[in-house]
Formats: sequence, C-alpha cells, structure tokens
Amino acid sequence: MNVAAELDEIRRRLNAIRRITVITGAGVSAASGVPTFRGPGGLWRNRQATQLATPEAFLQDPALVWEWYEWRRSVIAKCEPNAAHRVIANWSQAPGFTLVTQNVDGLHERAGSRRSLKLHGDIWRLQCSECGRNWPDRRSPLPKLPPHCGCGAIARPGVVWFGEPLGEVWAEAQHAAREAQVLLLVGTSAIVYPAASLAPIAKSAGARVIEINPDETPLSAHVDLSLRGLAGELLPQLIAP
Ligand code: BV8
Ligand code: ZN
Repeated sequence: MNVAAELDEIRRRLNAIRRITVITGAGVSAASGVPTFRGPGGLWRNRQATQLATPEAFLQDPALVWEWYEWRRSVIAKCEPNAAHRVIANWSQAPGFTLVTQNVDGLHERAGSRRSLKLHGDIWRLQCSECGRNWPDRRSPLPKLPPHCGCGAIARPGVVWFGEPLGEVWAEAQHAAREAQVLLLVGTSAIVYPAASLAPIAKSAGARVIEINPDETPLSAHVDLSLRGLAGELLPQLIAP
C-alpha cells in the first residue's frame, strides 16, 4: 500500500474511533528548531545529553548543568510550535484523546494542547533540591545562576534525569497506552525507557500502533505501520479534509 493510501486508511480509522493516544519525542519539535537528542544538536560542549541530564552531573558541577539548561531555554524561547504541534493540539480537544510527551520544551502547550502527560517534566519549571518545592519560571535568561529556592537551597530544572523515576504521570501514561484503540508514535528514537515500552504495552492491549519517523527505530519492526516521513508533513494529512 502506498503512503497516500495508508494515510487515507489511518484517517478513516481515526475518524471512526474515540480513544487515541499520541506519544511524542524530540522529532516533533525538530521543525521548530529545537535540537533533538540524537540529532546534530544533541551534543553540547562535546557532552552527550545522557551525561549532563543526571543527578550525578548536577552534584558534581551544578553551574555547568545549569549553563546547559539555560542554553536550551534560550533556544526554545525563540522557537514557535509547528504544524505537527497544531494538529495534535486540535486532536487534544476530543474527549478520548491523550498526549504523552517526552519533550520538556512546552511547545505542545503553547500550540494549545490540553491535558498533556509530560513524562520527563518541564524545562520551564524549577524544583528545589532540598524541600522539593516545584514552581514555574519562564524567564530566559534567569537573573541568577544557579537559581535558589525560598528555603535557601539550590534549585534544579523541573525535569526527570536519567536514573530517576518518572513519578505518578507514568501510571497515567500506561493507562492511556492500555486504553488506546490507536496509538501514534511520533518523532521518537524509542531508545529511552520506560517511555519506549508504552507502544508494546498498547499493542499487547490490542491497539493499532502507527509510527511516524523519517528514520527506522528499534520499534519499527514491532508496530502495525511505520510511515517514513516528517511529522509536520504527515500529521496534517491525517486531519479530515
Ligand atoms: C528510570 C528529561 C528507574 C531531561 C529525559 C531499560 C533498558 C535500557 C536502559 C534503561 C532501561 N530502563 C531504564 C533505563 C535507563 C534510562 C534509559 O532509558 N537510558 C537510555 C539512554 C538507554 N532510563 C532512565 O534513566 C529513566 N528512569 O529508568 O528510573 C528508577 C526507578 C525507580 C527508582 C529509581 C530509578 C528516566 C529517563 C528520562 C530521562 N530524561 N529528558 C532533559 O530533557 O534534559 S530523556 C530525553 O531523551 C527525552 O525526554 C527523550 O525521552 C529522550 C530523547 O529521545 P527522543 O525524544 O526520541 O529524541 P531523539 O533525539 O533520540 O530522537 C528523535 C527522533 O525523531 C529520531 O528518531 C529522528 O529520526 C526523529 N525525527 C527527527 N526529525 C523528525 C523526526 N520525526 C518526525 N518528524 C521530524 N521532523
Ligand atoms: Zn526549597
């Protein structure tokens, strides 16, 4: 079946069902100019994101880790949501729709997505490293690095680091995967866990799993349909004319 026919079939299916879950990764924000983790912008000062996004790196050198997050906030602050974010925001108005994102950039919310499950937190929130307080701070640049909490302790970005648990949102994401009739996997390399286990969970619960990615991923052989293309080009074609 050619891509156009496959898109028709998906569009028909999406119009016929209620429970749709979409999982997104950095690829959805690539067209907005946000560097992906494994793409060309994935390296910062020759360090891998997986090296910097850890409690150990923050303990060892909080100033360096904050410089990285401050750089990412400054890049994201100049980015606008793209067509893929807008299609998903449109779908998010429907009752049976759930958005599960690995992205911390906040572009889904800026596009109007309601009720997104942010698996890995939010780069526009700060969290106290002592008392656990978590609050929004969208200033870029931040007036002082590292920022501190009202209790006097140093604050960290409100994101989930490698080696840290995801928290309650993980149970909600698993539920959304199990309940889905169709699960769309958009713009993720499906390497980071437990996020990458949501598609197999949905599939074993009977969902039809569709992947949209210009490249193959470790899940491509395990989904019902793997469409090679860009989210910003293919998603708009899934909206009923
Ligand atoms: C935990 C927030 C346990 C921070 C992030 C099982 C097997 C192996 C390893 C593990 C395992 N279980 C746990 C692990 C360890 C680890 C892990 O998965 N490591 C990986 C590297 C192997 N997982 C963890 O540590 C997790 N925690 O397991 O805790 C625990 C339990 C109890 C008590 C204590 C501990 C926490 C993981 C979360 C880490 N935080 N982000 C920050 O952002 O700074 S992860 C971060 O990286 C992102 O959030 C995202 O999840 C990931 C990047 O992946 P993608 O978003 O997919 O982006 P990527 O660049 O890789 O790919 C982009 C894709 O888009 C590509 O495929 C490309 O082709 C495509 N694309 C490009 N352009 C487009 C496009 N697609 C469509 N359209 C386009 N235009
Ligand atoms: Zn505090």
